[in-house]
Amino acid sequence: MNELRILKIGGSVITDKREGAFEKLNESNLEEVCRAISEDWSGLIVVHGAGSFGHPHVRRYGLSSHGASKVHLACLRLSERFCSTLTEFDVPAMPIHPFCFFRKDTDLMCDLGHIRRALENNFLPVLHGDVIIGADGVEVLSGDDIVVYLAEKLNVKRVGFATDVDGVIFGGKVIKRLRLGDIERIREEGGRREDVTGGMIKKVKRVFEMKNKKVYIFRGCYENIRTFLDGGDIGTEVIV
Ligand code: IP8
Repeated sequence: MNELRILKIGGSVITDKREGAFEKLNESNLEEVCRAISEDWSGLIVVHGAGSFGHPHVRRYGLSSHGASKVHLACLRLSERFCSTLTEFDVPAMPIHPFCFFRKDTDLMCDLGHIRRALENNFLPVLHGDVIIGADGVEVLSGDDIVVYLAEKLNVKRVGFATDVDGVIFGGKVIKRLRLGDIERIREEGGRREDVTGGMIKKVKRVFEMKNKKVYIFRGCYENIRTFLDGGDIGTEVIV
């Protein structure tokens, strides 16, 4: 197997997250993403966001057990669509639902053996933003947190975040290489709405929790995903 890589596909790439959208896929983007992945998925773990299959549900139903059940089921519907589309491109996608495999007392924990076995048996593990049971009840687990956790625990060296923007943008330009010291200067441009797990600044702060990896934030289109999977530089490289 190749060295492990993790690719996070933002919910804003594969779903319509505009105001008022509720469980709305972006089918053409979903196909484009799955086609790019299908061309090079060895040693890859994919994590996707919840998009309009998660965030509006948290706002509408909350995180009581009843609300969380609805949120989780919506995340499963997106996972099913994502994985089914991958299988249409002949990728043996294996959905792994964080609600069943992660928990949080103080720190996040997960049955890593399940992911390792999926990889060893030639599956593409696909995880997603979800709800999980924490020490004080149900909480939202962002796909970004899953990426950071898995990248550290599985010693992954190459991590990509495919988003709906070209990278981390400052002064109208994509920052090619971003260091921790730059973070205070960043003001995201383009009017992206904050969602229940935060926007770009929060994402970048999480990225800096990783160490000794090649980390890229880029627009989630076919060419960029192929470049990332090919080992090239794309979007913003975050120096961690
Ligand atoms: O879209 C959020 O995951 P994200 C998960 O990766 C829920 O931030 C349930 C909203």
